[in-house]
Amino acid sequence: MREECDCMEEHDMEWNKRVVVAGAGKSGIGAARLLLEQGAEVIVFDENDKVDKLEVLQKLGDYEKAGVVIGKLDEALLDTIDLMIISPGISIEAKFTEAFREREIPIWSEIELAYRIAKGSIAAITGTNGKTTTTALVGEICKAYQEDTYVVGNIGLPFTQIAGKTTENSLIVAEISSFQLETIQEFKPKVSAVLNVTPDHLDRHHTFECYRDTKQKITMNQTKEQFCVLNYDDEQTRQMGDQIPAASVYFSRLEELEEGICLQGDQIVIRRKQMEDIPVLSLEERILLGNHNIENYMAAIAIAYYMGIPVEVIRRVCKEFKGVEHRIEFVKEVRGVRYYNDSKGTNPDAAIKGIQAMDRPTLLIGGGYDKHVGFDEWIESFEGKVRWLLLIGQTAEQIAQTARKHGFENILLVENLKEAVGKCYSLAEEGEAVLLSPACASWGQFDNYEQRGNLFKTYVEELPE
Ligand code: UMA
Repeated sequence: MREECDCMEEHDMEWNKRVVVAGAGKSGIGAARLLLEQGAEVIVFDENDKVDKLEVLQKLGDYEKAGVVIGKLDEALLDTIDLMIISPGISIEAKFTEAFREREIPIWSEIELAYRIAKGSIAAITGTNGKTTTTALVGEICKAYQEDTYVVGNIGLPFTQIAGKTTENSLIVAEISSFQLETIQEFKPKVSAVLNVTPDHLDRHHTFECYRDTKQKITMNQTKEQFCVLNYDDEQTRQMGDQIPAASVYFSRLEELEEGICLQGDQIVIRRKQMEDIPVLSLEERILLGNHNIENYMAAIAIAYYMGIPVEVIRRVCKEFKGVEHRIEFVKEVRGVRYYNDSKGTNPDAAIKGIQAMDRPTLLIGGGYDKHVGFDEWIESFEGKVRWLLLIGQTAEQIAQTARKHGFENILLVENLKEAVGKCYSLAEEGEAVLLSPACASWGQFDNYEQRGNLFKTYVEELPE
């Protein structure tokens, strides 16, 4: 379909190596299996004593060269190790990684490994918020044009799990987190995107500058032959345009750009120099509401266009796209109260979008794992719309204190999500909304945001009509 294989470089790597794969979660298993298929010898290492060694071995499949170490890694083993693949949930500062660095053993993210083996063209999407929706939409657009499309990465399916199946014609649409970018080396997408950067994951990256720079790494190996899609309305990503090696493509909801993706009246258009505007989607036609979703549509249109997808395909899919699970997802109306699941609101900025999307008085369920970010802006965004705030998890007390500081007193600290839903059921009045939008990660009380969102939906389904 394309005239040339326009993105991936040939990697003739020899895989007769001994590799430690750190982390026995989804990415670790994906990486280990991919390496085993290539003929490498693999030791999967996980620090958590509760991980079942036999279960991990079973997941790896029937390979003689597979081993599993749980708990502590014997340093003597490292003298024969050529490479470490690190799972995104493991910090590059984790104590056990020091021994690898001392021996100058390269440490790659699972994304880097997948990149070295996969074929085809990659669209790689990062940013603090909007990346799952944008990735899902670009994925749908690409699938409508090319069946041989894979939607991978932070969105859920590890890139390594499908890397071995890809062909020269494959389109790979990857949601990439800052964790996954920390240890890339040569990763070079055809089109990259940084949608926005606001404070998140500061427990891991320490400073906002470090977090932003890690996001920017998505474009570090690109050249002017490749594209990086950036949000003109976000100061951080606007500035990146002057610093990156790729050809930058801006989108803007607020400004009429000379070139890029912007609004012309009610139409989202593609604007290129010396060409007539190409209308793609009128705001009337879209299903996803909220200003943040206009930005997600714009980003997805830019990414798909520069991936080489015809405009009529982009147009059709944008009109039909219904959004993703756990992102301001309508669950059910019970006794005139509408319940929304925004479990994907895992940081204050994302949760602000959740509140903004509500068009009625709202009972808000928040709180969770502490990522060392402040909650002032989130509380300020309540603007009289939030009637009750129900808090769970590690950050509950901190959020309550911040809310009181801003004069918000209708606060209930509850034990768990089930109790929060029950309390909302008794407090909410007809015509109101109940919104789970925690502004925090789920860790500590749940395995991940999907589990938190699914449990919320189950509890809502169980409410008496
Ligand atoms: N572990 C250690 N030492 C540590 C930390 C963890 O040994 O210091 C072990 C744990 O015991 C566990 C394993 O590492 O067995 C877990 O690895 P992981 O946390 O990387 O989890 P995976 O199941 O591999 O999931 C990862 C991503 N997880 C994280 O980034 C935390 C998933 O993103 C992603 O969907 C998946 O790979 C597929 O690519 C989730 C996420 O929360 C959704 N992402 C963050 C976010 O969106 O904010 C970035």
